[in-house]
Amino acid sequence: IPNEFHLVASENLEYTQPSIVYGRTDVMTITPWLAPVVWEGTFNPDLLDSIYKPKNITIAATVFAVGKYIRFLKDFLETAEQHFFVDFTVHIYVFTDRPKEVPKVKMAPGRKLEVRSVPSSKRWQEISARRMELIQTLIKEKLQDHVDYIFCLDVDSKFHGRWGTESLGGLVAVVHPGYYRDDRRRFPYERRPQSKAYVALGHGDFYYCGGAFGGLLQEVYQLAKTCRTNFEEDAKNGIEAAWQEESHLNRYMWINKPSKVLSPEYLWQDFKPRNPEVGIIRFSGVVKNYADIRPN
Ligand code: UD2
Repeated sequence: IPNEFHLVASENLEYTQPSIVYGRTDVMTITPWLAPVVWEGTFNPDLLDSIYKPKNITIAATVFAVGKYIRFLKDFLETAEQHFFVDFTVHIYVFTDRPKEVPKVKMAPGRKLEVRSVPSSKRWQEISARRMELIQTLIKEKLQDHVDYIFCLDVDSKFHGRWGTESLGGLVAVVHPGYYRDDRRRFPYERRPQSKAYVALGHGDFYYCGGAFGGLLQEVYQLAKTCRTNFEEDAKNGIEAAWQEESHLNRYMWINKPSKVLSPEYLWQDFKPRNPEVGIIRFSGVVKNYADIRPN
C-alpha cells in the first residue's frame, strides 16, 4: 500500500509559489471534515505528478458495458488514453456480455485493457446494481497484490480534460452535477427507513455520483462489500433503493466520509450547460436515449 501521506517532492522542480491568502473563494475547497475538494485552480498538476511518479503506482479502472452500452466503450477508451492518468500505469477492466464487440483501441506503453465476461441481464437496474459485487470480487481475486488505486466509472461518458494524480486519495467521491446547488432535503437519497440505504431528511453532506468513485484498493473493497451486502439485504426484504447502488454509495459516504471530494468537473452531464464555477469539464456523461439502449 503506498503511503498516502508521505509526499516526497523533487528538489529540482520549479513551480509557482503557492499563496496562503489567495485562492478560490467562489467554491468550497475543503469540507467540514477537512477533506480537499478538487476544483480547477486548487492544485498544481506538475507538482503532484512529480510527487506520485517515483511511487510507481498502478491505477485500475473498472467500466461496465453490458448489452447495448457496448456502443459507448470506444469513445470512453479513446478519450481515457488522452486524459486519464497519462504517463502512469493504468489497467482498465471492461465487464461485458459481448467480449467480441470490445473495440481495439491503441494504448500507450504501461497501459492495458482486460475484458471480463459477465452474463447479460434483462433489467438495467440489475446491471447497475451488480457492479458492486463484481468490483468486490475483482479486487479480492485479482488486484490485491499489484494495484494501488482504483476508480469505478460509467461507460456512457467521455473524458475531455485531465483526470490525474490530483484525484488520488483514500476514499474518493464525486459530487453529482445535478444537485450540488440544492438543499439536501431535495437530494434523491433513499428515504424509506426500511432500506439499508436510508438517509433521513436533514441528514447527508453532498449527493455523490454512482457513476464515478474510487480510492485506495482496500477502501474501495470495503465500500463495494458494504454496498453489495446492503443491496442484497434490501432485496431480501423486497426493497430496491431509489437509485440502486448510487443510493447505497451515498449512505456509505455519509457515514464513511471521503478523504477527497472531486467537484462536478469530474462528472458533468453533456445536456447541462456549464456553470461558471466549473472551470473545466474533465469527464461527462453523454446524452443517451434510454428507450433505445436499456434492455427494458
Ligand atoms: C445514474 C448514475 C449511475 C447509476 C445509476 C443508478 C451517474 C452519472 N450515473 O445514471 O452510475 O448509479 O444512476 O442505477 O452518476 N450499464 C450497462 N448496461 C445497461 C445498463 C447499465 O452496461 O444496460 C452500466 C453502464 O456502465 C452504465 C452504468 O451501468 O454507465 C449506469 O447505468 P446508466 O448510465 O443507465 O444509469 P444512469 O445514467 O441513470
